[in-house]
Amino acid sequence: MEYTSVLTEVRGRVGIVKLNRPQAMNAFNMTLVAEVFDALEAFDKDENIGAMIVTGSEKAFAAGADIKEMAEASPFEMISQGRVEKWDRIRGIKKIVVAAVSGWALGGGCEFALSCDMIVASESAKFGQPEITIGVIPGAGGTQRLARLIGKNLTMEMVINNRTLTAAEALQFGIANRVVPVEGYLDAAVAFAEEIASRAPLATRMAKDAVNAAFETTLTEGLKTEKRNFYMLFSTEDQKEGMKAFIEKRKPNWKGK
Ligand code: DAK
Repeated sequence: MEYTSVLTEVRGRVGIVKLNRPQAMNAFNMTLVAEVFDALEAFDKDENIGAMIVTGSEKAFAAGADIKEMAEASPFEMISQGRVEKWDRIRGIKKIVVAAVSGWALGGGCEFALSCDMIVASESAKFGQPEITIGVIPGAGGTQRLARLIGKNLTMEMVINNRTLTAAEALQFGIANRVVPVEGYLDAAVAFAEEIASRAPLATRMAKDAVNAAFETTLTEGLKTEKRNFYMLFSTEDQKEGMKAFIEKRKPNWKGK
């Protein structure tokens, strides 16, 4: 597929998807949403890719959904365009997706970063849910994912009072995994993702699935998912290789099988 609003790049075993609508602060119009998820799904299927990064520009990760595109929409149009289903494609990605966030991550941009698996933020990153200022509320998971991550009261403040979090606050409250200098922030994210990509692929996938279960089910169900995934990994060549390599005091050679 030819992309008009994203750029893709491969560095080592890391696939990078760069949001590229600089004229609109990388606001998500329908084209951008479709292209981002197409690119992520293509990397997800590619055996040479071990982890993915989504990023924007230094100034803006993404300033939310495209306000100009949806300003006149009716509820019926929003539903029939399948907007929710389109954004939900992120939940089908099996490999780890790291958001490399610099500058504005607002509205749907913040929600998109939150729906990735981990976040590397540059010192200039700013996370906010300003939808209330345009008469709506977050619609791509912000109220739910933020409340689970940072608790109810701060989420209320962000969603109702348009409180924006700095990169340092995002780190403090557990939204960002790392904060790095603006200069070279993407290289830092690539190094972070390379480490992920060097892990046993199937175990990484099962780990992501188990951790996500903690956000979606009861403790009992989550523990069942974890145990099932743990036992399943004993059917893989990589489990045999990983344990053998430990005993033989050498580095494992992962096959993803
Ligand atoms: N949409 C459309 N255009 C945008 C935009 C946006 N969200 N954000 C910025 N732009 C455009 C500006 O209109 C301007 O275009 P021109 O006037 O030059 O044509 C250009 O980008 C540069 O922006 P500024 O001139 O405003 O630049 P500044 O540096 O002064 O300010 C800013 C940057 C990011 C602080 C500011 O642009 C801003 O506040 N932007 C809007 C942020 C915002 O309110 N975001 C929330 C949008 S609502 C859902 C999925 C997703 C969503 C909902 C449901 N479902 C699955 C159901 C998400 C909703 C949202 O995100």
